[in-house]
Amino acid sequence: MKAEYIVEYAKITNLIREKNKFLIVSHIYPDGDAIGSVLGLLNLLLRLGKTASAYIADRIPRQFQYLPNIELIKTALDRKPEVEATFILDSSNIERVGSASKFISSPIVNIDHHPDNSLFADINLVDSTASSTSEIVFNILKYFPLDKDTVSALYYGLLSDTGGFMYGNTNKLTFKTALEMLEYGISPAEIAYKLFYSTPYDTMRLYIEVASSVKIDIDAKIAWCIVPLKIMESDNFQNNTSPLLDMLLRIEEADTIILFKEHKDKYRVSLRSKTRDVGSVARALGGGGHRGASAFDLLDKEESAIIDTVNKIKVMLGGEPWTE
Ligand SMILES: [Mn+2]
Repeated sequence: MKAEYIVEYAKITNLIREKNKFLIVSHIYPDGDAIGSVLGLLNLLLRLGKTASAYIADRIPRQFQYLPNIELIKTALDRKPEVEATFILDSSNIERVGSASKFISSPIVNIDHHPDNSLFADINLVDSTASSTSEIVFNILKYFPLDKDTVSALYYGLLSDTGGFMYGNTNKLTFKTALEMLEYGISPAEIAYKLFYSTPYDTMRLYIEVASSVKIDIDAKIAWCIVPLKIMESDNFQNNTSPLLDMLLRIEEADTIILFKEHKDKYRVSLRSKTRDVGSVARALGGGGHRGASAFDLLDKEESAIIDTVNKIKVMLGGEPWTE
């Protein structure tokens, strides 16, 4: 437990002990950390005999389906559940949870590690030095009786947000927390294989199709790629682009990756960088995220918008736009 957050830790553990009905929500486009932290907290609350439900207002990608109790995370709610407290995990603001926001009631607990978190809740435990929300959640929940499945879900979230302990957000506390998690008998190799080496064959073929159109600006060290709508909507793609981004980030000449994911009315643009701050780039373009991983929406679907955006990002990262 970090000393500077001791008040928040105490408030949250008291809330868990004293209240009985909880709702847990997280952001749309759920990633491994959103899923892992939600499942970890949900499992613990249920184990304590509490009434708890979890809601994410989006499709849950197939890669998460193997996690125990994943079916307990609802993706549709017909009415507002009666709860005594709501947890919002891994979300820098209320808008990030999409339509789940209408089911939220006070007191609200905000647990997150995004540096741009707007501290929107009654209790805010926001630590931007934490690798993941799952890491923070584990460091609260470890004072309660945890089982292997619960800890496995949290380890999955930590491993996902650090890219397998490789991204710049990996630090001493990340390894310390991981070591404490291993004490529960979880299997790091099994979780790593499920997370990183479990792309279905048909999905991998789509990644290769998309990746084969990658463009690069060698001087600016920026590579970019478009995922067309028909691939985005295909059942085999499952709107899970993390493995594709990781694949592209392996390009030696590319420090920064831009992935334009086509939706009907916009592009959702994901950024990854090995050394440059793409969090501030995304914020300048109306989005948000971390230093090394961020995203924003591009509402202009004209063909020229792609190259204009690449040029804008290039300038923001310190390079000249090229003319052609
Ligand atoms: Mn996260």
